[in-house]
Amino acid sequence: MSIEQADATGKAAESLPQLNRTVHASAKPPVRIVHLGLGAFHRSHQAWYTSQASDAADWGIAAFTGRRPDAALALAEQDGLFTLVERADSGDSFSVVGSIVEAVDGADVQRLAELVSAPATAMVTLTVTEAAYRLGADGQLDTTASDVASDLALLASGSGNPSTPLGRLVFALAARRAAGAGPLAVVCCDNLANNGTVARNAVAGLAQAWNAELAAWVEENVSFVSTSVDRITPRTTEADIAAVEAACGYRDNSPVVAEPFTNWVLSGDFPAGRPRWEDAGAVFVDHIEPYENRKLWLLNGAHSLLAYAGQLRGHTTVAQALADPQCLNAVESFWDEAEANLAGTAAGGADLQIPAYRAALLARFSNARIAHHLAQIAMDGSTKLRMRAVPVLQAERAQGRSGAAAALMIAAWIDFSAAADTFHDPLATEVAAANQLEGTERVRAVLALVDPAVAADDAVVELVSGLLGTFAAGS
Ligand code: CS2
Repeated sequence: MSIEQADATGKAAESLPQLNRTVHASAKPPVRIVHLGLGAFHRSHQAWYTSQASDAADWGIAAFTGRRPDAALALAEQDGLFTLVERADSGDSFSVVGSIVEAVDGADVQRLAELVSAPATAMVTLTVTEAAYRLGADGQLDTTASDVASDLALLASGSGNPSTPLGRLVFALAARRAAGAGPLAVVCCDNLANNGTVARNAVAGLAQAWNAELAAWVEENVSFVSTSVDRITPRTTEADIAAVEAACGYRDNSPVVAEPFTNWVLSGDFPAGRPRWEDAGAVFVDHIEPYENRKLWLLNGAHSLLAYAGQLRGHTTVAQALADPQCLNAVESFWDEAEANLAGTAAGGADLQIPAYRAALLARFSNARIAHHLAQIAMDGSTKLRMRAVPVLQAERAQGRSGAAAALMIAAWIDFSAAADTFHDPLATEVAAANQLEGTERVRAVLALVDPAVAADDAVVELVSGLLGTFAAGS
């Protein structure tokens, strides 16, 4: 390995110790977890939990990137080691995480198949983004999406490597089946309601469309674990890299910065075993839905609302947007609507402690030392709003109330979709086309891309139309 260490003038700073396993006396655990979606969040969350388990020495992670190899290349140069910066209001603390033992370009599908088909591999964890599951507004796998269709064609012809994360996973599962390596768990760590079921639908949908015997094997041998994951992890900046060098005395090209708070709730079976993540505070439950909804509605819902309202009002980060009373009021109103419906889902006996959760969120969002950019959260809104706004809107309306605060999140997204310089969304083209229409027809067309049932409701179309333009800079 060679980490080029340079001071501010670009000169090699040889006195700095290198970030590698020899210097950090960290032995490599064997690969037993394969991860798809090597990014900052995986490293601050699942990799950290794995490194904290009392049996961490038995559990190494081989992590694959998504579209680009960069994160794997940077991490491979450091033997997979990286610094976790826990950034509190009161200051930073630094630790080196050693659970990732192999960092691989996601395009290396052969290596993925090799590792997934190894008998020692007990699970595949996923952070591939909400949009990557390619579920349509009806919740089913969209086999007409161009990348899904092209992966299916490649799989059928056996003539090339799949390019979507789920296509790659299905390819690798076929290799495990062929190797007779036995059952394993797929652990979805993306912010989706019922994320284990979503992952199951996506994997089973692809497998079924490719090879019915594989689909039957998946059904018998793959356990899909649902999880609710939480740790605010903004993108790493050059300033973060410099802060690690200044505080730790070594150059780390891939540190990750996160808030001190972290949470992981899991539900499901691990037929080939798992690390003792509970040693690091992970919680295993039978019924995950109340926890998922609490997190998706209160944390992620508020995030999306702030992302659109905040940017329309000229803010850049979560902390800035929350300091704006108009944005804060919108969040509080949305939380009131969400809370009224969370009580119902908690009937299973879970004490969700909503007031304390809300108070903690205000503190977490106000941590001004975490520069969590609204632009990062604003991405892929058509998929995110299905989980964050629509269920609350529908639950409110089912109770005979308007759901105006949830509708305001959707209205802010529609305003943002027309105003933003960069609008990153799997349906960006369709949204742009719908935005060419006028008045309520425009609102109906954009809404239909999020949820056809909501778009078919005239009263909701009216409600959302009347809320357009609520957030204007300086108003
Ligand atoms: C955010 C999440 O980007 C987003 O959509 O809402 O990444 C959020 O920061 C995490 O879920 C926090 O656990």
